[in-house]
Amino acid sequence: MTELSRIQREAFLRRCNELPIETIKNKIDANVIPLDEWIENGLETSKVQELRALEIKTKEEERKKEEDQAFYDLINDNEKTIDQIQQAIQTGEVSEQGLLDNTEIDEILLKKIKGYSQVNNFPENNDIPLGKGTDIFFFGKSGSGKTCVLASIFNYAEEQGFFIDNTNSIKGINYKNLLVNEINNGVLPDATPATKDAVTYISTTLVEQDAYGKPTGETSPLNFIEMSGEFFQKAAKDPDSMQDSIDAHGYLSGSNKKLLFFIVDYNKYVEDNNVREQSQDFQLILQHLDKYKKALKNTLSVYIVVNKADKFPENIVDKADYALNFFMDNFKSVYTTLNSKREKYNFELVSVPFSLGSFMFNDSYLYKINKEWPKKLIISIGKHSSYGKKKGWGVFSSTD
Ligand SMILES: Nc1nc2c(ncn2[C@@H]2O[C@H](COP(=O)(O)OP(=O)(O)OP(=O)(O)O)[C@@H](O)[C@H]2O)c(=O)[nH]1
Ligand SMILES: [Mg+2]
Repeated sequence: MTELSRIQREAFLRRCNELPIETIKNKIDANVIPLDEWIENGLETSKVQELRALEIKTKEEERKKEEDQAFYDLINDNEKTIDQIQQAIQTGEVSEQGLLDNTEIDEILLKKIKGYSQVNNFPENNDIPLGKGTDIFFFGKSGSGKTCVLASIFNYAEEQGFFIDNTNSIKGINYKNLLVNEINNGVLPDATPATKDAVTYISTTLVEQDAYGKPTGETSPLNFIEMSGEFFQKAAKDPDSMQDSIDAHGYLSGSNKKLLFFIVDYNKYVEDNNVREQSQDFQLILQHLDKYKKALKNTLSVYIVVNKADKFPENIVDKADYALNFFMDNFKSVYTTLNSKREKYNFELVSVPFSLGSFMFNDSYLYKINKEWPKKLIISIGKHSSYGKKKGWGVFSSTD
C-alpha cells in the first residue's frame, strides 16, 4: 500500500469526478482511499455504479481464474478424460491457449483432443463354426484389458507381417481391423457387450520369422476368441451358465487345442490394493474348467498376463520377473490350483507382463503404442501353439 500525504489525499478527493475510473479503483483496491470516502467527497452516482460494476467484473474474473486453475490441476493430476477436455473446449469452459499455457498439452496434442472421436465398434459373431487351429481365449474381469491385448497383438502382427488373416472369420476381422485403426489414433475400445452375438473369433495364420524377420516356412493357424469379461465373471459364479457365457457357440468345448490367457488387471492392485476378486474368479474358473468337456485336457498352455505393466513402479528393470513375483505373491491360491491342474493335464504355465503402451488423461487416451510386449507374446504363442509343440519346443521358462 502506498501511503498518501494529507495534501495528496485531498488533491485526489477534490478532483474525484475528473479522475479516470481506473485510478479511483486502484486506490480503493489498494486500501489507500476507501469507497465511502470518495462518496462522502461527492463522487457522482454514475461513477459509483461504474465502480461497483467493475468490482463485480473483477470478482467474476477471479472466480473464473480459480475455476480454470482447478480444471488445469485436474488435467495435470491425470484425473480428466480426453472427452471431458474436448467438451470443455467445445463449450468454451476452458480456452485452448489456457490449456497450452497451463498443462502438459502441446499444439499436437491439442489437435488430437479436438479431433478425438470414438467409433462404435462391437464384435459380431461369425456365422460359421470355428476352423482348425489353436484357439486363444482371454479370461479376465471386465475392464482388465482383454480387447486391448487383442488389438495390440494384431497391430504389431500387421506392422511386422506375422499374420495372414483367414477371411472365413470376416466379421471378426472387420472388428479387429477397426480396433487396430482406433488404437493408432489413441482411441481405446468400448467394453465388449455381454451377449452371445458379440462373442466372435478372428482366424489368422501365424507365419514364423527368423531373427532377421524372414519367414521360416513354418506356419500356425490361430483362432482368437473375443468375448466380454462379464461372461467370465458370470461363469465363475454360476458354472451352469457356461454354455451361454464362456462356451458360447461351443468354441471352448470344441476339439481344437487351446491357450488360455488369464488377464490380470495390475491397475486394480495399484488403485485398490486388492486383487482378491480377480483371484477368486480365476480359481473358480479353473475348477469349473476341470469338469467341463475336456477344456483343460485340450489346453496346451495357461498364460498369466499381468496387464497394464505401465503402472508397475518406475524403478522396475526386469518387468517379467516383477510380474511373476507379483502373481506368486498375490494369487497364491490360483497358483496352487494351477499347479494341481498342471499335474493332471500337463499344460505349460507362462507368465508375461503386458502393456498396450503409454496412457494419458486418466487412461482414456493412448499416446504411444508399446511394441515390445506384443512381439514377445506373438513369438511365445508360436512356440506354445499346436504347431510349436509339433516341433518339439516343449520346455520353456515361466517368462519366455
Ligand atoms: N494403464 C493401462 N490401461 C489399460 C491398458 N490396457 C487397457 N487399459 C485400460 O483398461 C480399459 C479397458 O480395456 P478393455 O480392453 O476394453 O477391457 P476388457 O477386458 O476388454 O473389458 P470387457 O470388454 O468389458 O470385458 C481401457 O479402456 C483402458 O482405459 C494398459 O496396458 N495400461
Ligand atoms: Mg473387451
